[in-house]
Amino acid sequence: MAETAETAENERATERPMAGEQARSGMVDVAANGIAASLSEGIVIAIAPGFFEVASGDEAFLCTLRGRLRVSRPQAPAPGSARRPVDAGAGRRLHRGPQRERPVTAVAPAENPPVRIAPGDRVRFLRLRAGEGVIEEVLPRRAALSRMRSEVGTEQILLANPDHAVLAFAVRDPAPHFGMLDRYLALCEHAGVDISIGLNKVDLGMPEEVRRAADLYARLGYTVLATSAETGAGVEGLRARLRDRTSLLTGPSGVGKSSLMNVLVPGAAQRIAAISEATGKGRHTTTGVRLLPLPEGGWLADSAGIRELALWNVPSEALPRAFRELRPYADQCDYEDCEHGEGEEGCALRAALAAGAITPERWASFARLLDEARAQEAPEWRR
Ligand SMILES: Nc1nc2c(ncn2[C@@H]2O[C@H](COP(=O)(O)OP(=O)(O)OP(=O)(O)O)[C@@H](O)[C@H]2O)c(=O)[nH]1
Ligand SMILES: [Mg+2]
Ligand SMILES: [Zn+2]
Repeated sequence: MAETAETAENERATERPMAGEQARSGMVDVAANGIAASLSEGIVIAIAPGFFEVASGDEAFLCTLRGRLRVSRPQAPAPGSARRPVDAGAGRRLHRGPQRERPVTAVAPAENPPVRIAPGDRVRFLRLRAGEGVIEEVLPRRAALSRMRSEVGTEQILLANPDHAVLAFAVRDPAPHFGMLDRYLALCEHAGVDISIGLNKVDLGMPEEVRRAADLYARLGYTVLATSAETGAGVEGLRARLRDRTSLLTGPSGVGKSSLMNVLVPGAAQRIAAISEATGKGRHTTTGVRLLPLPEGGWLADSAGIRELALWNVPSEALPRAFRELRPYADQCDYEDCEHGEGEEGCALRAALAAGAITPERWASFARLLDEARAQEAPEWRR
C-alpha cells in the first residue's frame, strides 16, 4: 500500500515537469483522445469557411479545426489599447527628456481567446486520411499585416508572419495613387516588415511624374523596382527580393499582381484554381489571400485588389515613426500631447515640414492617417 502511494507520488512529481516540457515544446497530448500520434507542423496557405489548406513539406492538407483548440499565440492588444488615455483636465505635459521607443510587450493570453487563423499562420495538425487533417494548435504569431474592413470596422489579417511586402502599383492604367502607397508604407513600417515598392507595366513607358515620385521614395531608402509582367523586365530583381521569405504582394486592383504572380510562380493560376477546388468553396473564400511556394524558396501571397486601405491598430502616437523622414522628430515635440496641428507651439514635426524634411504630399498623407487614427481612438460619444 505504502509503496503504491509512493509510486503515485513519484508519478505526480514527474508529471509536472513533463507537462511543462510539453507546453514549452507546444506538443499536444493527443493520446488522451485515444489517438496516439505526433503532430505535423505546417503553414496555412488558404482559408475557406470551416476549412484550412495547410502546407507541410511538399504536401498539402485540407484541415478542419479541433473544437477545443490550444493556442500558444499571444493575443494582439485591442486597437487603441496601447495608447495612453489623454486626461482632458490635466493640462499639457512637457516632455521631461528624450523618449525612447518602448518595446512591444506580449500581452498574456486571455482565458479562452478567440481563435482566428489567418493565412501565414503556423499550425500543428494531426494527419488523418491522405490529404486531410485537424489543426490542434496555432503557433505564436510573430507579426501580421492587417487592414480594417471599413464597411464593418473589423480586422482583416492579410498575412500572418510576413517578412516582406511588395507594394504594387502600375506606372499607368491605372495611374498610381501615391497617397495610397503612403498608407501601405505606414502599415508595413508599423508592422516592422521589409518593403519593396513595385511599379509594374513599365512596358507602357514611365510618365515623368511617376519617375519623380519613384526617386523620392528611393531617396527615403525604399527599394523601388520597375517591372513588367508583360515583357519580364525587372522581374529577376523582384525575384531576388522574394527568395526564402514570406512576402505579401498587395496593391490596388488592375496593377498586375496576379500577372506578376504568374511570372514568379510557374502555374500560379492553376495552383490557385486547385486550392479553390480543394477547399470546395473557392468562390466563398473569406480572405482572398493565398500563399504559393516560390521555386527559389519562400512564399508569396497574392491579395485581391484593395480599393480602400484603412489602417488597423496603428495608434496615432505611432504614426510619426511610420513615416521615415519624420522618425528623427518623433517624440521631439515640446509637449507630450502635441497634436501636430497648424500653428502648434513647439511642434517638432511641423518644424520638420517647414524645413523641407518632408514633402507637402507626404505630410498630407501623414495628416490624413493621423485624423483617421484619432477618430478611431475617440470615445464613442465624440465620433
Ligand atoms: N502592359 C501591361 N499590362 C499588364 C502588365 N501586367 C498586367 N497587365 C494587364 O493588366 C490587367 C490587370 O492585371 P491583373 O494581373 O489581373 O491585375 P491585379 O493586380 O491582379 O488585379 P486584381 O486581381 O483586381 O487586384 C490585365 O489586363 C493584365 O493583362 C504589364 O506588365 N504590362
Ligand atoms: Mg489579381
Ligand atoms: Zn507635434
